[in-house]
Amino acid sequence: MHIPWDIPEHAPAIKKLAAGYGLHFDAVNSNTFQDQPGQQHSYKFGSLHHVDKEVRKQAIAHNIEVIKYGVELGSKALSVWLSDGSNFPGQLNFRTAFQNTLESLQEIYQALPADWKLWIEYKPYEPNFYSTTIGDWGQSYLLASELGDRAGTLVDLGHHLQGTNIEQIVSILLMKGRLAGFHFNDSKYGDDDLTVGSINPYQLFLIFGELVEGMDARGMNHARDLGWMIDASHNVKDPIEDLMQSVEAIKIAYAQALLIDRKALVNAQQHHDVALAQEILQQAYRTDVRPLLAESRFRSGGAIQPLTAFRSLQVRKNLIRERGLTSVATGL
Ligand SMILES: [Mn+2]
Repeated sequence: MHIPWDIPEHAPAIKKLAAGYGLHFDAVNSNTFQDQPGQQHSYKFGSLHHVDKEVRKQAIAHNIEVIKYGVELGSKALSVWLSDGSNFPGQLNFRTAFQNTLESLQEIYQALPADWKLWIEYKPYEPNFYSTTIGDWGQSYLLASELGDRAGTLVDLGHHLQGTNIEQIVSILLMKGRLAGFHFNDSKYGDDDLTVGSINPYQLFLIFGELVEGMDARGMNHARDLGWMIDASHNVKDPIEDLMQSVEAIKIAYAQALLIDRKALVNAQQHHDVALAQEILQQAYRTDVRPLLAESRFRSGGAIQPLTAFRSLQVRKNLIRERGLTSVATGL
């Protein structure tokens, strides 16, 4: 949830309703990249990195308020993405901006409940086009390391320059115990926020390859020990259908990553058998795991073809509404 976009007015009722569907709330997100109506100080020149202490104080107070909403909902993490940066050389002092950000994050970190985590997202450009104060994984990692054990780096797949080797970033962050989680999406040009797996499914598979290998090396639980989030945005698809496609793409990449013959890959790497290493990866990637996923859904009481099932349900609902029927025979 994004605060103040999604302020929960009746948090206990929302929490209870969600729990009835087997849902719970993961990370809450602060927003100091937009000025809100009636806000005393503007974030035009930044928030947590701002040269004016009063602006920083306002932004820190907002983050602490977001934690309060999160506690009511049962969240356990705060995600921070800052648009703080500069548009022109000379506009700011990089070191001062970084130090102000660190000090602000330290105050927020101190306000975290004991069982909470702080996730720091990075992005190289947009809305600023010369520098971003948390511009890459190195800067995020540095901040997380300075803050403490409960801080980590959040990787948004769209927040990289074209051609960046994201799977390598994932591997190193996991090795250092600082990978907090993911914002899944896909892109052709920049922060396109397209459906994950829609443009470059091979990259997604390679990322999951590193995730499985790195998490197993640290004895991590695949489901629980990282924050898995979908951060996509579009206006030409039904958002529920898009979510189903996203989940399917993630599951395919994960299942394929589990199929990688690790022993054979390590052996090929140690003997510099480059061709065989590629064959091993692509053998897993080119395996059609969709029937396996369908069977898995079927066995857990879900739909074999979720999109088709969802559309049938929509047609049925429309018929009920249009004809004033109380029920419509199945078979649509
Ligand atoms: Mn994101």
